[in-house]
Amino acid sequence: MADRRTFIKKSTLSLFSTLIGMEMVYGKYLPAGMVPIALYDADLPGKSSEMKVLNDRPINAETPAHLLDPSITPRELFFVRNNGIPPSKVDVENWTLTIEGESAREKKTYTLQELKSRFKEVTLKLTLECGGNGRSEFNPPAKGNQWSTGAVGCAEWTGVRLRDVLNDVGFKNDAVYVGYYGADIHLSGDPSKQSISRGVPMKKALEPESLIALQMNGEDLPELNGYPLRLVFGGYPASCSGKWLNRLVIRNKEHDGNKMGGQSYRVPCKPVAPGTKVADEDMCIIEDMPVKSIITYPKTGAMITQGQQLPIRGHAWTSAPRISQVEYSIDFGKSWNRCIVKAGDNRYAWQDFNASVTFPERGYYEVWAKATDDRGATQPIILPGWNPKGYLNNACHRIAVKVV
Ligand SMILES: Nc1nc2c(c(=O)[nH]1)N[C@H]1C(S)=C(S)[C@@H](COP(=O)(O)O)O[C@H]1N2
Ligand SMILES: [Mo]
Repeated sequence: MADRRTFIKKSTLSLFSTLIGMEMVYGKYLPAGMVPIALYDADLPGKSSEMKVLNDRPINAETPAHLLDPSITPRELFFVRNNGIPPSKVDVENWTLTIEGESAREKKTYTLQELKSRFKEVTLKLTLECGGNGRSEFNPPAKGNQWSTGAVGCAEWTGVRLRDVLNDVGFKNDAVYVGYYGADIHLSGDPSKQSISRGVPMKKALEPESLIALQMNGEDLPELNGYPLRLVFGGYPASCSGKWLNRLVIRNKEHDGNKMGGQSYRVPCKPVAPGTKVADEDMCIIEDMPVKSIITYPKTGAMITQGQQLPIRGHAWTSAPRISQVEYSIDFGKSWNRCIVKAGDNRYAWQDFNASVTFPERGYYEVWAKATDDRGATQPIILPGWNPKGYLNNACHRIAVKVV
């Protein structure tokens, strides 16, 4: 991608026109070094130009709500959250995954071919959501990517169970955590530093849905989503799902890689007032993600004529076994009606919901959706508890509808 940008910056006007597919009428006035904005859009390899790019170094891009409408998020629309620079050349033939650590019985290294041939292949539909999804709504604001609603997606991941591989290596009784390392490069360029190196407690690593994935929606992983190998943990913040995976460490203590400590991916252990400074030792690691939902049809701002029924659709997800109900409101939460909710394909797959909505008269409405899971947890209407880094915003999603 960097190559492409340098290439574009050095391009001539006629090349710009060729890339755009049209004559640049006032092209000769384009200031030197400036790239036509039309060429910026298509700049993420393997991704749709409709993705909303929040940052390009590192690349962070979210999916507009209405493009999350399919039950399975398409590869080119799956959000990207990078902390560093993806590896520029991936040699799949020689890619290996090494497993070691003080609680590993031995050190073992597997090629991709060995992973595929030695362990049972599984395909699961798993929802990944960045812990910071919804951050932009917190007040006082939290630093970091200002995600609105689109740092989430649900894909079909094919790979092998992490627990099968951990059992093959063998681990001691004192094993408590599995940490990951990936081949992406720290923003500083320093090869001794990791952009991020997180992980999960042993109990999560050993769940049957915890995967080392080689494929997304039946094809190789997209390069920005971890090609050729990544972890996938549904129900936990997506930061645990290491991309470009080449090493795992079985630890006898909580993993201490980059972004495990301090305030990263942590929330105050006890609720605090908005704006409170919280000491590191009073911050707790995020594990289970909260119940949440998104309305994917219609697109916010939809207009319908009075008397028409409006079909609405979306998805709901949770770290609990399942979603028990989804409701919608057209009167700012004064009353709620039930949606039809489909069963999930497996635990941690999002569940599709739909309803048919009627509006009493012309005017401006908002449709709100609220999911409840079978642990009894439900979504807050406005905002959940404020926290310094702006994580875990599972407030009800709202869309605007005009009845004319
Ligand atoms: N190696 C590596 N793994 C990583 C990251 C990263 O920057 N490098 N980002 C993490 C974070 S914070 C998130 S939210 C998810 C995003 O996964 P996606 O880009 O495939 O949507 O990957 C996680 N795994
Ligand atoms: Mo994240």
